[in-house]
Amino acid sequence: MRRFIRRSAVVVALLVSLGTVVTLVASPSWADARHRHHHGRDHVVNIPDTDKFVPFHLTIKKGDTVTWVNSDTDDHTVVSDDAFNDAGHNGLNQLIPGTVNNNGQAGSFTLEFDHVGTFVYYCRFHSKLDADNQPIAPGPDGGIQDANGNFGTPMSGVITVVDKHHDDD
Ligand SMILES: [Cu+2]
Repeated sequence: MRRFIRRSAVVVALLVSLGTVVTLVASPSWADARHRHHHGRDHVVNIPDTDKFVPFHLTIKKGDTVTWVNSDTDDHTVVSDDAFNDAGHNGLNQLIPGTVNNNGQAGSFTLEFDHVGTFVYYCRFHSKLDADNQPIAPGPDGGIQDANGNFGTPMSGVITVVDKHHDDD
């Protein structure tokens, strides 16, 4: 009885480990297939340890997703500039925590774009719009000026969403 149990346990362990190997081998292609058929591509906009979005501009296809990853220690925001934004997600005001406020991990935020157009956005902590909806640097009026007199660059970005053609994949 004891020997039987031990042998069964070995067989079960073997089956489990075989199953794990099969799952590990099988899941990438399954995930790729699922990804291809139900979603577009994923793109990343990184926020490094400076107040900027990298890359500043992205061209993506309708149905693609964009994930902002805040690798900075400070919090940042993704705010849509509705005056120029015709790609959807109007009225967006999303905080993305930095590592200090996110247990040492980079904060992230993902949007899927289902409309062709231009998504203009900025971080409300590190840029502001003037009366004509133009982003202005945080200069004399905004108050950020370093010891060298540099007023910095408004923290903003642009995503262009283009139509997906039938032969694209
Ligand atoms: Cu910011």
